[in-house]
Amino acid sequence: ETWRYAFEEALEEVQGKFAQKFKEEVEANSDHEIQLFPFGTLGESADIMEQAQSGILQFVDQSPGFTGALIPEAQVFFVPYLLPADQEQLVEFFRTSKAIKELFPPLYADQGLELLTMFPEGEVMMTTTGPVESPEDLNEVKFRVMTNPLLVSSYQAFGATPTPLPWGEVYGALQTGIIQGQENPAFFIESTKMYEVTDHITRAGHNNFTTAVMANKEFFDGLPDEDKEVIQNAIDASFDYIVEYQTGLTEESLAKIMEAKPSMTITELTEEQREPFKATAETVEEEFLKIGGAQAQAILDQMKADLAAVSEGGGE
Ligand code: 6CS
Repeated sequence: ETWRYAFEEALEEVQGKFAQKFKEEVEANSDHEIQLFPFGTLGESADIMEQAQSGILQFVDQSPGFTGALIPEAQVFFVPYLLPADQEQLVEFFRTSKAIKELFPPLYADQGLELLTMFPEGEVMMTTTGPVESPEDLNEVKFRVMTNPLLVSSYQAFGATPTPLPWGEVYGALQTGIIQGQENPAFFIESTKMYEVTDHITRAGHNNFTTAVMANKEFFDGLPDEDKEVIQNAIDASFDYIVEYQTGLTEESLAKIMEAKPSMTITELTEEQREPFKATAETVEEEFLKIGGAQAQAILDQMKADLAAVSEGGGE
């Protein structure tokens, strides 16, 4: 049987690397084949999600940045400074989180989806046409965010004018000046040439890009246990692989950007400069509790407990 798997990035970007590893594992351990559909082949993120829900696709990678309308609780990933900056703690959180392993799956199930895994894709950085060192610098800046109400709130709190757009429109919107900024991990800023249409990269350390891989639930539930196990093992192997793959990736990507465009500035905000951005977290958290769905409080509490557990374990 051939299973179709769509994702929001190109084949050689992080989601594509994960998908390629998943395909390799499934095909090595079963008679099934996986057909991969990179970004653009089946539409935008919202389109591939619909296709996965309706069963046209068996697998889909959609980031919580786009899942907010469907599963409001998934917006929790946009409370700024919630996830740890420390890579080991971050990975340990994704490996062990009860929120991810136990609380989120029923919410995805309600939408016809079997949540298979969530994984981090790297520190989120702002790229803008003007320099950013404080929230004042974001004043009047039309800043593209993924189509997620809490991300809108978060950039409002940062002082910007958030503009939610699907990914396919971002390069053109920067080029024509409709927007003056966007945020993404370094590898993506490099591979999609965001540096061509912006001049400044700012590292405020406010988030790490989270993504999620799901199966159509009816399809998954109908599989024999043997196939479910093949899938789970392939997911676990791909998780390990993608964590390893990302070692050093941020710095390599930033170096490539500087090589391609020496005039680009990369600014890592100091602790002091981060303070006003950090100060917004409380407001955004309150907003999450209002708009994050029936399970918002439970999800937030569990996330915090999970994060506390890994920060104690790893030591800060
Ligand atoms: O900003 C976005 O919309 C995209 N960013 C990444 C890193 N992956 C997919 C997503 O569409």
